[in-house]
Amino acid sequence: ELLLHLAVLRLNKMITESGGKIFTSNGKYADFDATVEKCQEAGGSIATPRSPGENDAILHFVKTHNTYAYLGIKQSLIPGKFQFLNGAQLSYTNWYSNEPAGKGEEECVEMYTDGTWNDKRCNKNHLIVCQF
Ligand SMILES: [Ca+2]
Repeated sequence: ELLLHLAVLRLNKMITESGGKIFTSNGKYADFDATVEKCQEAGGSIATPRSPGENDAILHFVKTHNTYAYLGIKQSLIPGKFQFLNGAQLSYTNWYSNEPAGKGEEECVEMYTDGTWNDKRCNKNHLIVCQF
């Protein structure tokens, strides 16, 4: 029954899959900290692309809602250098041209509707996309 449920979600593009991960959105909006919290509450974590395929899987929701989403990537202690939330080095990046350009002022990362990334302040209201 769970498999059937997943198949229906997949068919309706309520979930996308890549790299063994499932991505989904509840269609709600939140700032970065609240997005991290909501995804954890749901038993997952904030969407964190580690490959072009995973980036596309997240982009599906950004495009469908025609808005931006925060990613599970944050500035390190070095201004302008970004890393995964656990401190690990990024394995893949898809920065918009000339980004990141926040010079330390933009500690979070948002995905644009073309799938590219921009460093941004963490207090914007963006689409919640989680991974499981
Ligand atoms: Ca920026």
